[in-house]
Amino acid sequence: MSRATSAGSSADALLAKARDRTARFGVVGLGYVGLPLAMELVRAGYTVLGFDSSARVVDGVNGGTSHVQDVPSRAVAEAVKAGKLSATTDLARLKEPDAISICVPTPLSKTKDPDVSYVLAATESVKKSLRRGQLVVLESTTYPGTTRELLLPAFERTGLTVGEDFFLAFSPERVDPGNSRWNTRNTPKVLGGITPACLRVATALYQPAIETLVPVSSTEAAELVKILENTFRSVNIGLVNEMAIVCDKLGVDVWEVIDAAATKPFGFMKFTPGPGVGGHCIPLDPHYLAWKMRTLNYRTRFIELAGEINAEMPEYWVGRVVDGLNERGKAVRGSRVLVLGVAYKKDIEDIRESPALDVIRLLQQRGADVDYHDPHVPRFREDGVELVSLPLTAETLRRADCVIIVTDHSAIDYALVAREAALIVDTRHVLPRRPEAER
Ligand code: SAJ
Repeated sequence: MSRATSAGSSADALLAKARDRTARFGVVGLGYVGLPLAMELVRAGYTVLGFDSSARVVDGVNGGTSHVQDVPSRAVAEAVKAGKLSATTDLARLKEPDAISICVPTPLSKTKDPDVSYVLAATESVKKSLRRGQLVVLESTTYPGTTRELLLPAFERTGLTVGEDFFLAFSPERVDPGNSRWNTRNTPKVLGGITPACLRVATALYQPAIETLVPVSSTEAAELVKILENTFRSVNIGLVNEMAIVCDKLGVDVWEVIDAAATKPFGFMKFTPGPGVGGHCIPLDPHYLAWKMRTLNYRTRFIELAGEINAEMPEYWVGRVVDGLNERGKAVRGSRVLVLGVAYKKDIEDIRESPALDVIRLLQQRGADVDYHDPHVPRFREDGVELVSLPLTAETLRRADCVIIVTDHSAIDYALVAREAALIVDTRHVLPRRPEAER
C-alpha cells in the first residue's frame, strides 16, 4: 500500500471508528481530569480502557467505585458492568486503544520549574506500543511547545510518520472540580493538532463526547490558550490582593470598593482578595509559561509579579493576626489560633497548594498554638505532622485567642463564629460587612 494510501487509510479508519463508536479509547491518568473524561467517552458510546499507576485506583474503578468527587460510583459501576469501562496498570496494553488521552499531572518542582516527568513517562510508555492508526492527545497543562518538542520526536523515532501513520494533538483540560454547572461534556474544549489530519481525527473522535469543540491552528496555540486562561486569573487575583493591601493602608473597605466596581456592566470582571492562591492550576500554570520564556531570554514580568503578590498574602494575613492579638496585649507566641478552612477554595476537599498551609506554618513559626476546622478536610499531613479538624463548637471558638477564616466553606456556621470568637480575621469577607470583629 502506498504511503499516501496508508496515510489516508489510517485517518479514514479512525474517522470511521469515530462515526460508529467502535474506536477504543485509552485514558492515561484516572484523576480529576481522566476519570470524568473516561466517563464522557463511555457515555458517547466508546469502550474505554483506563490506565493508572495506582493499583488502588485501578481496582476501585474495576470494582465499580469512583475516587473522584464529581464522578458518582454508580456511573462507574454501570459502565464497568456494561463492559464499556475497565482499568489497568499494565502499560503494555497501550497498543490496544485507537485513541489515547494523556491526563497526567504537571506539577512544579521546588524551584518552580515545570516537572514534566509524568508526561515524559507516559510518552515513553505510549511510544513503546505506538502503532499505525493511533491518535494521541495530551491534555495535561504544560508550556507551549511540549507536544511538538517532547512527544512528537519520541513517537517519530518509531519510524512512524505523524499525520499519516499516527496522529498527535493537544487539548487543554478545563475541569473545575466541584463545579455543578460546568463539566467535561458541556465545557467547550480547545483542540490543536500537529497536522491538519491530526486535528481532523482528534475532532472526529472527541465530537461525540464533548458538546463544543474549539479547533485552533497548532498544538502551541492550544497549549497557550490554557496558560492564558489561568494567567488571566492569577494576574487579576494578584491585582485585587494588592488592592486589599492598598485599601488597608488607606483605611478603605476593599470589598465595598470591589462590589461597587462590579456594578459596572461592561469592562470589569470581579475578582476577590483572599489569603493567597491555591489549587493545582492557578499557582502553577503561569510559571510554566514564565519558565519557557526564560529559555527564550524573555522575562514575563506580569506573571512573576502576580505570583509574588499572591504568594505574599499568607504573610500579610498572619500579620493581621499578630496585630489583632497585639492590640489585646497578647503575644502571638503561646496564643491559640483556630484556622477555619484549609481547602484551597470553598466547598471542596482539595488542599493542594492551599494558602491555609502557609498560614498555619507561618503562625507555628511565630510560636502560635494552631488548630483548624474544615468540614471537608477531616485530617491532613503536612511536613510529616498530622493535623485533625476540631469540631466547630462554642467551646472551640471561645478557647481560641484568634480565629482566622481562610476558606469560606458554605457549611461553616458563621453566626456561631461571630457570636463566640474573641477576635476574628476574615480573609474572605464572609462575615457581615464590619471592621474586624471583637468582643
Ligand atoms: N481566588 C481568589 N480570588 C478570586 C478567585 C480565586 O483568591 O477572585 C483563589 C481561590 O481561593 C483559590 C485560587 O485562587 O485558592 C484558585 O481559585 P480558582 O477559582 O481559579 O479555582 P481553581 O484553581 O480550581 O481553578 C480552576 C481552573 N480550571 C482549570 O484550570 C480547568 C480555572 O481555570 C477556573 O477558572 C477556575 O477553576 C474556576 O473558575 O472555578
